Formats: sequence, structure tokens, C-alpha cells
Amino acid sequence: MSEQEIMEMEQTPKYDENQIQVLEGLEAVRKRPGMYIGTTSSRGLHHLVNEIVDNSIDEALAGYCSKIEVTVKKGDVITVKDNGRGIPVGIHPQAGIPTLEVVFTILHAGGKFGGGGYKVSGGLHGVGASVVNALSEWLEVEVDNGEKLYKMRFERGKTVLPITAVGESSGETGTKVTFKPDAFIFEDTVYDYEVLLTRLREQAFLNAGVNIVLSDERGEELISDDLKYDGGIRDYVSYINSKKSAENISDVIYVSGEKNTSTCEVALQYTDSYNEMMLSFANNIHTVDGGTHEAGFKSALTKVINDYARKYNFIKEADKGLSGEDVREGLTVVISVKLLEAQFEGQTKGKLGNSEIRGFVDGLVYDRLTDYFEENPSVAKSVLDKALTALRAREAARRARENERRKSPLDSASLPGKLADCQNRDPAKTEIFIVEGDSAGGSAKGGRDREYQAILPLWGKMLNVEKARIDKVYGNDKLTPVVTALGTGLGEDFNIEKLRYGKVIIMADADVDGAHIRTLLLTFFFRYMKPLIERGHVYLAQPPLYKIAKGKVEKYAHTEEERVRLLNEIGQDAVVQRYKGLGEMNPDQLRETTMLPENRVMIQVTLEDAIKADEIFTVLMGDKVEPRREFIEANARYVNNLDV
Ligand code: 1YM
Repeated sequence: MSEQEIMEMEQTPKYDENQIQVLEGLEAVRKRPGMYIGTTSSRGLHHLVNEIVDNSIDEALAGYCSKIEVTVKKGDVITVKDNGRGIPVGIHPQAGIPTLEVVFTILHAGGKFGGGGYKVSGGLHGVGASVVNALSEWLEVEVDNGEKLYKMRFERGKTVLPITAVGESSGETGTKVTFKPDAFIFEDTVYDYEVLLTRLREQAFLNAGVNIVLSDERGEELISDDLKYDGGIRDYVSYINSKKSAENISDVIYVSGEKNTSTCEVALQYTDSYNEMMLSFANNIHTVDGGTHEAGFKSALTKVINDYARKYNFIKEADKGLSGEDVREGLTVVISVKLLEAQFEGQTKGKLGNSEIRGFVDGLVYDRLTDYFEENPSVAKSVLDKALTALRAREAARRARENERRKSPLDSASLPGKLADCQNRDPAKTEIFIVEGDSAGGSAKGGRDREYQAILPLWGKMLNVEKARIDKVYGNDKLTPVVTALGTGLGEDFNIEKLRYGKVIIMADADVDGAHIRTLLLTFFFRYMKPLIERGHVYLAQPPLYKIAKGKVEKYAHTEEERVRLLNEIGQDAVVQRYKGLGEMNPDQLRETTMLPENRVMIQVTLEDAIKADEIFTVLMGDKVEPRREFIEANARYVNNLDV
């Protein structure tokens, strides 16, 4: 709570007036939930769990809590239980009501009173338990303070059971919160186990030694995951790399330090893959857009490796040196900083802004990594060999690019021959269908609206960019038409401003081969044109699987269930045709079912979770068979939808 909020409370000491303020406060949350939790979609629903768990994590950081249990019960009721000190039950000096009640009924009261602690400010974070209470059909909290067991109950934020001692202490202190999200508020009230697990695993990695247990009691069988990582972010890096189909070329290197009131931990490991994976956190919050801690790390790493390369004659004094991208090829790194008054910037509050952190991380990483490389010359040599190969590949790619330009100086912007372009030039209105196969391409050309729909047919074996360095990607005869048609360039040169079509729609068969080409294209977009996905330009067309006809009536089904439903609707004596491929549809059918905006079903490809996406591409596209099989078994849903 801010000083100002405390002062305001001191001016309103009377319990009644306080009550009115409280109700108005929580009513405001119910009126505009988006302002407090960002969204009332599934993401907001899951955010409620984070808010409660974060209080337990804070208690663990303070050194009083070692175990947190999260349970999804029948009816999607959530219980979070910890073995901390228990939320204080005594009368709060400023509010004049029990502190427990303050925590659950007064907005922004989740923070530690009087400042201190690594609490986050602003954004969607730290709004706390009162927001969860306001957005729950009901919420119960139990506190065991070592003497007695206390209980409170709320319904839609209103106290229905004031604080009551209901029994003696069990002997173990702690807090237990049980809530049912309000179906009037949330579009969807079903919890996704994987979403909860991913976030809780992340928190278990970031808080070494804390035991987090997630259980799901909704199904026939109990599902449970017991998470505890004594190695903290070191284990996080090992975990990420164990999923990759790449070999490690160094151990996990760990650096930590503190300065003034901030702490920094970095764990990194090199693999022989061509991609970098950088995850950064500030006060346990994932900084999706990086910020000063990432900038400090990057600058230190580039300096350390270039200094080492010059000192030991891997490169000449006069050479330009290795770029940041060169030295990060194949690197997996997790950065975690903790600081007072973290500033989260940018539209989604995903970027750390505190400027003092840059120099702190830079200095720390520079000193420690310099020592590490001096002490481990064989690791240093492997890392340098890799970075130098990356440098050469990048130079080769640049030369290839310049050659391309020189070859056709006048029409360097010429479009691929196979492209059937549209007439409209406004990317806000246009779309391009990237279609597998010449025959499907033909149907698509016949079925399109040439005013705003362009068609690019692809054929033959597509390059797997996961197994190729950038120099093989430039000038690749299967990828170049895509790049030229989109107009954006790729990699370092990628420029979203030059995108020629607002919607990039991948249209492939609903079979294994179609899934393969879809994945190859998505991998390419993910690795070389990431903003295209991040900004929601990429879609997957969903052609129907069946046509059901009876007399003049024709209906299309996208799934098995839809087929059954339609047959029940129009009669079992309908003629069912199964489409084996897009090529089997004539232009009119393809237009009607898959291309016409009024009728079509499309999946927008999103980047909800960078690790999940990275995992999908490294595992699916890599060449380790075992993780791929496990992955497909565990993620059949993702693999089918390719909704990364
Ligand atoms: C299942 C949710 O909320 N645990 C929890 C919360 C608190 C404490 C302990 C706590 C904090 C402090 C002192 C302190 C909170 N206390 C407050 C407040 N689990 C869960 N466990 N004693 C206990 O920060 O000084 C807010 S959260 F404000 F009351 F101190």
C-alpha cells in the first residue's frame, strides 16, 4: 500500500466509512476487470492463480515458506496452500480492521506495508488477493498462525463470514485460499493444467528449493506434478536444453552477485544448435521484451568473447570482431534480477526500465565470464569456433544477398513468377495464401477474389531452417519466393513496414504432409520473421474434411463431431465425401469453404509462450527421435493445431 493510501485511511478511521470504500473498490474491479487483470479471457482466469501464488512466493523469498500446494478441484475451484507464517490476523493499525480482511478487501493492499521487499509496481502485477476476491463467485481463506485456525468467507467480494477462530492450530502455520472464479466475469472458467504447470515450473526454477506441488482432481485419475529445483535457474537452463535436439558444448555456467539493494543471477550453456534462447526475469516476472538486464548481459558477453578472441589470436586486432548474434548462436541463458521499485515499460509492461541495472549486470557478467574462460580454455575454444563459424556464415549470407542484388540491378524487387498477385496495394486489406502443391494452387487461383487475395503455390521439398545456418537460408529456392512475395526481407534485414499483405495464410492439406509443410513454414517465420507471428499476421487455413450432400443441400464439416452433427441435422442418407486434399476441391468449393471471409475457419498463430514455441520447433524439427516421440505424445493437441 502506498504512503498516500495509508494516509487516506488514517483520515477515515471509522469502520463504516471504510466498509463503503471497500465495497466501492471491489465493485470497481467487477465493473472493469480488464483494468486489473488485463483480460477476462482464459489468460485472466489463470492470472488469478498467479496472484495468490505470488503471495506464497513472497513468503518463501522472505524465508518463511518452503512448500506451496496448488490444487484444481472439481468445478474448477482452486486451492492454494502454503506453510508460511500465515497472513496476520491482528487489527491493522491504520485500517482498524483485521489485517487479513485488509488483504482481501482493500485494493492494492497485497503489498508489504511501508515499502520494502521485492514487490513489483504498476502493470498487471501485484494487484493481489483483493482482486481475486472481487472476481470470485466465492472465496475462503484459512490462516493457521500457530495458535488458532482462523477463517473468513466472501461472496463476490462481500464478507459473508467475518474473521472467526474455528479451531486450534494444527501445529503447522500457513495460509490456505480456496476460490471459484465468477462465471459472470470470465468468458471461460475451465483451467488448463498445462498452462498452470508451465508457470508454476517457471516459479519453481526461479525460487531454488521451494517445493511447489500442482494437482488436478477433476478427472477420474489424480494428476500431480511435484516441482523442486535446488539448482534454481541452473536447472532451468539444463531443462530447456534437455528438450532440444542439440548437443551441449559447455557446462551450465552460473554467475551471481549483488550490488546495493539489487541481486542478479545468470545461468548459461552453449549447445551446437543455431538458435539462441534468452529468458529474462525481474522480480520473478518474465520480461518478454527484455530491458536493461538483457542489454547489460548482451554487451558483457560480446565484450568478453571478443577480448578473449583478440588476446589468444582467434581474430586479428584489426578485425571488426564478432557480433552479438555470432556469440549468442546456440546459447541458452536465463537471467533473473531482483530489485526494489522495478519499472516495467512498454505497451505490455514486458520490458525492464531501471537504468542502473544495465551497468550492474554488464560489470558482473564481464568479470565472472572473463575468469571462467581463462580457467576453462577448452570450453572457450569450442565457443569461439562456433562463433567464428557463425560469423563466416553471416558474411557468406551477406555476400549472397549482395550478389542477388547485383544479378538483377533493375528489377531487384521483381516478384516470383508463380505468384498470382492481387490488385489492391493496401496491406490492411490484402491477404496472401501460401498453398501447397501446384494443383491446389490452381484451384486457389480460380477461387480467389483477385481484388485482395494473392496466391503463392509452393512445391517440392521445403528447407528445414532448424538444421541450416543463415547462409543456407538466403537464396534458398523454396524460401526466396516467400520472402520476395511478402516483401519484408528476413533475419537482421526484416522490416515489417514492407509487408505487402496483412494476412499471411498457410493453406495446406489436413494430413501428415500438410502438417509437415505447415510446421516447416512456421519454423521459418518463427526463426527469421518473428514479428510476423508476434503481430498476428500469420494464419492457418482450415479446409473442411467432409462434404455432406443431400439433394441440393451441401454442407461442410471440419471435424468428425461436426460430420456427425450435420448428418443428424440433414438426415443419414446424405452423401458424404471425404476430402483427401485441397487439390480435390474445385475452385468454387475452395472459395466457399476455405477462402471466403464469411465462411472460412482460420487459426491465428500466436506466440503465447516462447519456450513452448521453441520447444515445438526444436523438438519437432530436430533429429533426436526420443524427445520427439515423447513430445508428440504429451502435446498431441499442440501438434494437431500447431497453435504455438
Ligand atoms: C495462499 C496464499 O497469502 N501467504 C502469506 C501471505 C502473507 C504472509 C504470509 C505474511 C506476510 C508478512 C508477515 C509481511 C501476507 N501478509 C500480508 C500482510 N498465501 C499467502 N503468507 N506475515 C505474514 O509481509 O510482513 C500480505 S500477504 F500485508 F498482511 F502483511
